[in-house]
Amino acid sequence: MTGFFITFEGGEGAGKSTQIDRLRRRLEERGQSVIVTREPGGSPRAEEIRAFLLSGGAKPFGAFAEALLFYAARFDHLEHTIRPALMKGIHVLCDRFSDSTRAYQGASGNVDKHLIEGIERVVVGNNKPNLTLILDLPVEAGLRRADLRREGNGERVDRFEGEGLAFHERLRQAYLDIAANEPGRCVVIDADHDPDEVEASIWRAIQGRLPQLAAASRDAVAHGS
Ligand code: T5A
Repeated sequence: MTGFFITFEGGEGAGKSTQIDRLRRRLEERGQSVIVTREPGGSPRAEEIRAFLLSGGAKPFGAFAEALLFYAARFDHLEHTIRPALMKGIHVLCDRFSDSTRAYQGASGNVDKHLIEGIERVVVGNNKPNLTLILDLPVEAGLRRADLRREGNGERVDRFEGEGLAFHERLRQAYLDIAANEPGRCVVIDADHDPDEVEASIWRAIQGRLPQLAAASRDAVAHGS
């Protein structure tokens, strides 16, 4: 059996990393094999592209060139991390994937959506996520959380966090549009609640959309594995 591919999406500070870690723990406690990975990055070469993109090094080339670099990183990530794990029956929890390029470079960066869809068909092909959880919250709340996290660990504002409010508002709408256009794959999670409540909403979405995974987890607990 192949693993399930679950992606987490949303604007800045939506709480993706926090919730991915909680879902990983929940699945592992139930005997499931899981890897957590992220984009841009997730394989050694893709992490090199990540450093260049998030430092703003590619910004002068324009949003289309940035989109190409995100896809170059994604190609390597799929090849070396995601596909091998899924083939071994390991579930993949990925912090951002193609919807980020659609939302950040497409809707917010004005790259033609048909161009992005064309590259996505070539690079991602059949490796679409089984489920995409879109963590939604008001832009100001997300940016405040991202600020607090940076203050806590001394990071600097990256290439995209530094964009203006209008960019982030377009981003939020872009994610809601993606969810409306692909309701079979996407679930919007109200992320403007405390982490326990968000975690509960995510688990309900898993039970509703991937009942095999929730049931397999339950069986593993029942059999003490
Ligand atoms: N990008 C990426 C593109 O432009 N195109 C692409 O194709 C791709 C793949 C990646 C950047 O690259 C862009 C998008 C991004 O700008 P990143 O460093 O990987 O950047 O960062 P992000 O993915 O944006 O993730 P963040 O770390 O900003 O946010 P998370 O992971 O969504 O949030 P998290 O869990 O770290 O939480 C942020 C803070 O809020 C607190 C946490 O403790 C933390 O301090 N928090 C909560 N506080 C209150 N209530 C809750 N429910 C909370 N949940 C978490």
